[in-house]
This record gives sequence, C-alpha cells and structure tokens, in this order.
Amino acid sequence: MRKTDTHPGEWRWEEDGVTITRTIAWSGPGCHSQCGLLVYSKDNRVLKVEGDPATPYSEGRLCLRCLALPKVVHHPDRLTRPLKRVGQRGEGKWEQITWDEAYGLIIEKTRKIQAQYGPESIAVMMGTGRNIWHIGAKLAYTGFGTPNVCMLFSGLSCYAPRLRVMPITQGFFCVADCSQMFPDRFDNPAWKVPECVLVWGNNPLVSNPDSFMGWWLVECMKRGSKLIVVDPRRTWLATKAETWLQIRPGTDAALALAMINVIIEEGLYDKEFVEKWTFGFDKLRERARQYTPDKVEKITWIPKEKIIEAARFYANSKPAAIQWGVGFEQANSGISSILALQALWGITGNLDVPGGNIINKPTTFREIPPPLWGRQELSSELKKKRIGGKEYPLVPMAQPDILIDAMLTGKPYPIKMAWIQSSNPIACMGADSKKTLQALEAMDFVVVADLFMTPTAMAAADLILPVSSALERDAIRAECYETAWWGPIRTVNKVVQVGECKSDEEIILELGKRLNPEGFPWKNVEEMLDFLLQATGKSFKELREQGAPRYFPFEYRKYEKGLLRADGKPGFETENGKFLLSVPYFEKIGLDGLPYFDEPPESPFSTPELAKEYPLVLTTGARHWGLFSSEQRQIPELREIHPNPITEIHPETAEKYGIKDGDWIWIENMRGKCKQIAKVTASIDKRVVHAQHGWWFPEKPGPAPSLFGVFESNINLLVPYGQQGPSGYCAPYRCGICRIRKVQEE
Ligand SMILES: Nc1nc2c(c(=O)[nH]1)N[C@H]1C(S)=C(S)[C@@H](COP(=O)(O)OP(=O)(O)OC[C@H]3O[C@@H](n4cnc5c(=O)[nH]c(N)nc54)[C@H](O)[C@@H]3O)O[C@H]1N2
Ligand SMILES: Nc1nc2c(c(=O)[nH]1)N[C@H]1C(S)=C(S)[C@@H](COP(=O)(O)OP(=O)(O)OC[C@H]3O[C@@H](n4cnc5c(=O)[nH]c(N)nc54)[C@H](O)[C@@H]3O)O[C@H]1N2
Ligand SMILES: [Mo]
Repeated sequence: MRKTDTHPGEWRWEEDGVTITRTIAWSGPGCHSQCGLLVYSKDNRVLKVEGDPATPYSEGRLCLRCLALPKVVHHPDRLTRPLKRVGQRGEGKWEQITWDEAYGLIIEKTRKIQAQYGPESIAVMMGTGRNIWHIGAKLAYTGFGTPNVCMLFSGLSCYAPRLRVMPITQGFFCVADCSQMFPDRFDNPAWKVPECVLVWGNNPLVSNPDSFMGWWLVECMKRGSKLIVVDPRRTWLATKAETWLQIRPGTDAALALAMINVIIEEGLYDKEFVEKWTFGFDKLRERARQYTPDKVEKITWIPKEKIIEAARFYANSKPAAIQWGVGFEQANSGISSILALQALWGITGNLDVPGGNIINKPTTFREIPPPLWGRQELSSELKKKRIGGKEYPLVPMAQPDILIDAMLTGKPYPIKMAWIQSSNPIACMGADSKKTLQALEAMDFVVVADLFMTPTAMAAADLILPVSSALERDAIRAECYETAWWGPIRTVNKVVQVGECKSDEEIILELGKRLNPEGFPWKNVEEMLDFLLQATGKSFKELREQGAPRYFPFEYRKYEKGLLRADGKPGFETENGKFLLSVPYFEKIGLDGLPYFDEPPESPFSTPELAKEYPLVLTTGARHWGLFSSEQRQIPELREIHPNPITEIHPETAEKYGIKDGDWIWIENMRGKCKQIAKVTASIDKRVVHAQHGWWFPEKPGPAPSLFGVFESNINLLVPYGQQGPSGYCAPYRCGICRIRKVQEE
C-alpha cells in the first residue's frame, strides 16, 4: 500500500483548492495509536480524513473513529471557550471567560491553596494515553510543585503496572515483535514470523492498544503464525487459535505459573539462556511447582490437558511472542501475572529475538521525553509526601485508592484542588463512581480540561478549559512513557482552529510559565517540542518537513552486545545485570519477589457466602469497535453502531433468569446496580457475565442529579476502591461478582 503515496516526503500540499495535511491522530476521539492520516481541509473546516498509505504503522488503515474525526472536530457540543462555574456545583450554570481570566483564576486559587495547605494539596489527574503524560507530569511537578500526579483509577490498572515492572525486571519495556521497529515492516530481512503468538487478555483487532495494531497480528497469521488465546470471551482471534483457554476472570497468574511449571518440569526451557542471562530460576521453579495443572484447572476452570498443551506449544515454537493486554492487569494478582508472563518469554529464550518479545529501545538514545518529566526537580521533602508513598513504595505516582480517601478525609493531609486533564473519572476511570464524585465535590477548586462537557466536568468543575483535538494542534507523538519505547517519532500537524480551544501543550506551557517561569523557559510550544526532541538530533520543523515517521536504528539481542546497560556491558539494565525471574528489589520493599496467585477479593471461592447472593463472576470493559472509553457518545455515526451498553450472558444463564436477547437487565451487587442490554451469546462461560464500561448519555439532562445519566448504566458503581494488590497496583475491575435480573416495565 505504501507504493500509492502520491507525495512522498511532503507533509502538506494543495489539490483543487483543498489542503491536504499528513499527520497522525490519537485523540478527540482519543486512542493510543499512531495512525497515519491525510486530512482534507478548506477554509478552516476539515472536509474528510483518509488513511495515509505511507505510514508503516497503519499503512492506510483507519478505524471508524478516525474516519468520523471531521464530525468530532466541528461538533456543535465542542467546548470552545473557557467556562467558569456561576451556579452551584452540578447546576450547569456557566459563564464564558477569556483565557487570561481563566489563567488568572487558576493562579489565584493555586496560590491560596499552596499558601494555606502546601503544594502537595493539589492533585493532578490525567487520563489514558493521549500524549499528555509527560507534559501533565511537568505541570504537576514543576508548575504546581506537587508530588501528587496520577490517574484517578483504582490500582492504576492500565499499563502503569507493566510500565513499572518491566524496567525493574529487564531494564526496558518489551512488546511482541510484529516488525514494527522497521519502516519496511514484514519485508525486513532481520525479522522473523513468530511461529506462535500467545495473545493474553488482549483483543488488539478491536482495541489497537498502545500502538500495537491488530492488523499486524493478522499479517503474522497470513505468514504462518499460530495463536494461543487466553480470554474468558471467545474473540475473533480465539476462533482462529490453535488453543483457546477460556479462563475464569482474575486467575491469569495461576495459569501462567502452571505453564511455567510444565515448561520447566518437561525440560522445554532454554537452558543456555536461563543459565547465562537470568536470575532466580531455581526459586521460580520451586514456586511454579506449587501450581500443578490439576490444581490450576480448579482455579482457572481450564481443563488441565489444555493448559499442558498450550505450555508445550508455546515452548516448542521458535520464535514465539506474547502479546498481552489490560485483561489481566485489572485483577488484584496483576503484578504477579506480569512477572509470570515475562518469565515465560525469559525461560524460553524468546527475549529480544526476531519474532519474539523485543525490547523496543533504539540503540542510539534512551528516552524522550524523560520519565515523569520534572519529578527530579521536586525537593526530597516533597517527594516523601507523595500520597501512598509509604504504603506503596513501588508506585512512583500518587496511589489513587489512598488519594481518594485523602480527598474525603483530609488524611494524611488535606487535598484541596483537583486538576483533571483528558479524563472522565466519574464515567470511566474511577471505581465506585459515586465515591469518585464525592471526593471531587470535597475539593475547593476543580479544573477540567476536555474537548466536551462530560459528567465529571458538569458535576465537579469550577473551571472548564476547552482543548484542541489532534487535528487542531502541533505536537510530537513519541511512543514513550517512562522507560517504554515504541519506535518511530512523528509530528502531529495542526490543520484547523476550533473556537478558542488550546492544545494540552499550549495550556500547560502557558500556565506553567505563569506558575514557575524558570521551570518553563520555552517561548512557545515549538521551542518546548524542540527541547523534548533534542536527543533525536532533529527539531520539530525538521521532523515535520521529513513528511514521514522517523525510525531509529534497532537491533536484536541487545543484551549480548552491550546495548542495554548504561555502562555498555552485556546484560540487562537491572539491579544485578540479569533478567530477573525473581526480583530482589520487590523483597526489599516487602513484596513477594516471585509471582503467585491470590484469589480475587470477591469470588465464588474467596467469599462463598456472598457468592450465594451474587453467583455470577463479573468481568467488565472489553473494548468494542465504535467507541473509545467514555468518548464519542455524542457522534451519531459512531453511536449508531453502539447505541446502548451491552452485557454478554450465556444462553443457559439467560434462560435461568428469564432474560432474552435485547432485554434491559439490572446488573447488581452489594455496592450498587446499573442497567444494560442483554446480549445472549455462547461466547462466554455460563458462570461469567461481561458488562461494558464508560457509559453516559450526552442526550440526557446534564445538571445533577442526572449528570447525563452517568449513574444509570455505569458498571463502576459495582467496582470498589481499596482492593488493589499489595503493590498498590492492579484492582479487580475484571473479576468481581454480581447477579442479574430483567428490568421490569415501569
Ligand atoms: N475501540 C476501542 N479501543 C480501545 C479502547 C476503547 O475503549 N475502545 N480503550 C483503550 C484502552 S484505555 C486500553 S487499556 C486498551 C485495552 O485493550 P486490550 O488490552 O485489548 O483490552 P480489552 O479489549 O479491554 O480486553 C482484552 C480482553 O481481555 C478479556 N478479559 C476480560 N477479563 C479477563 C481476565 O480476567 N483475564 C484475561 N486473560 N482476559 C480477560 C476480555 O474478554 C477482552 O477480550 O484498548 C484501547 N483501545
Ligand atoms: N469497569 C471498567 N472500568 C474501566 C476500564 C475497564 O475495562 N472496566 N478500563 C479502564 C482503562 S484501561 C482506562 S485507561 C480508563 C480510561 O479512563 P479515562 O482516561 O478517564 O477515559 P476517557 O473516557 O477516554 O476520558 C478521556 C476524556 O478526555 C477527553 N479527551 C480526548 N482527547 C483529549 C485530548 O487530547 N486532551 C484532553 N485534555 N482531553 C481529551 C475525552 O473527551 C474524555 O472526556 O478507564 C478505565 N475504566
Ligand atoms: Mo487503558
């Protein structure tokens, strides 16, 4: 497809009076990806969006959310001017103000709160990956001077756990190798087709998560890759797999340990790699022995023969890759699942080999932007004050479950101001949605920066800042958080201006300069981007003029070549230079250094009495095509595909409860209830139901108590705070309990 590029090396050109801009999009509608776009515009209007055939990440493919971008950009509900609350919170009375007035108000409130309670009483909360993490951290640390930056998301249960653990165990982030590090992709002679891809708690064809695109996997399958899929639901990939392991939600760590057990005891591991490059093998072996296929069959509900078969198949395939997702991170044993899954690629020697799991670090430099940019500028006294720092030393951000309590109780110290940028926690991230609302209501001052009026903004904001979408801003897309690295760098190129919207970059820089001029020395966003790009040797303009993503040299088996460690020696950038199967640092901070399985806090086994009343296992939030998290509910073309929230139920279970396909049903447990539409399907286990997350209804009344119907179908009313794993990460969003019944006509 790349051959059809009509303007190679150009980023903008004219055709019949229409301007065509080559750019990438990730947001508004938001997602994690690096999709290449050709945007057609005229007179400050986006006319249409096409896939850019020249971008090796997407090769011209686009999902429906990108195709609907013109509708999003020019949607009548877009926020276009800063809004100041004039009525009571939640009343929906706003006054339009200027940006100068908005910044003035923020400075006034910030100074007052800083003086009275200290800068640590300000909490900065961001949403999922939309290029904001590095600059948001900078605003928190350097601008507000607070150590409390996080997602308002129990257990920080998305990506943050993987991003935290991998740098400790192997030095850098690691991902399934589908040739994405090379611009010539599947044709690159150094790359190999994985013989087996183990797809675990991930559905990339739908979710294209974190710059891993589902179509890459299909290309691998066309070239011979066979799949093992671990998922409680029969996804499209599961139907194509050699083996589908239909797992009981929340038990992934046990399954992975049983597979390790089989691989070690049957001698299927890579002895040379283990000997030379890993640490803690004997301890891992001993631990895994406790997880026999017999025992793990009872835990996971997967027949032991299948567990053994999958372990053998994965271990005997060379190379084999693991593509994992958020499915197992949203369980209290999530950190153990991560350790165990890494151990699988470690003991089988599939690490950093062609077609295996690659450490996607370019060989020329380490990271842009810096991890949690600005944190090093905090005084050690302030660093120590980070909420949850004492309880959860592993978590470098504020720990949200403790933060929520601090917001409500003022302990260990008062939290008085919330800055929410690119997140809708009442509808989406937050567990216990009503508690999330109460915590925000307890603040003296709440700022929300978003593209649209959300339930969170309506309920809690004192000030709302209108933000530009990806087509309305200049930015860089560096697939990089903390020490993770995903490959090419591209520029995001502004096409149109909507109202008085500003980009996240502009807002943070302009406010940062007012809060702490020395900390934000750049004249404009371009200068700030140039600073961030320094390590790559190209400026923003140079990168943009290239009209193509910038790839960096990439090599396999970097640990053999001294390309991972700061001292240039072979091995891994870890505490002892080895790939850690057992983690001494974890032991030092009071955690188990090895993977293990803990029952979900509420389950048929851990709370059998409760389970009598709530007999079904509840998993939530598996992604679907048209919508991203809580977004796009106001875009008719996308809403048409998903008009209402859906709960999947097995036909026998539906029959038992007198439920038919298409019925509205209540899903409820001891914490609350919500209603969704039943989809009766044999793709799910009889004992499990799956409910969608992120639902609210922009067409319903905005003012409280309705808040756009955010408490009607919101599955997080059933999900608690405070059940995160012992590390502070990973909360059971995907392994609760519930019962269901038909909604009776009222
Ligand atoms: N279209 C669309 N794309 C998205 C998003 C979106 O909302 N819509 N959201 C984005 C975000 S924030 C993220 S984090 C990524 C997530 O993307 P993925 O990591 O692919 O996650 P999901 O699709 O949520 O879940 C993957 C699979 O996990 C399964 N699952 C549920 N419970 C368990 C369990 O206990 N164990 C295992 N092994 N599997 C389980 C689900 O059935 C599902 O098929 O997608 C991103 N992309
Ligand atoms: N029950 C359950 N709950 C879940 C999940 C689940 O699987 N089950 N998944 C969880 C996961 S993995 C995640 S990551 C979270 C996601 O939770 P959130 O990040 O809170 O999700 P969104 O709904 O995407 O909210 C993002 C907001 O940012 C706005 N936005 C979009 N683009 C931009 C931008 O460029 N700048 C700014 N400033 N704003 C922008 C959108 O309009 C939207 O209002 O939800 C979590 N919640
Ligand atoms: Mo996520």
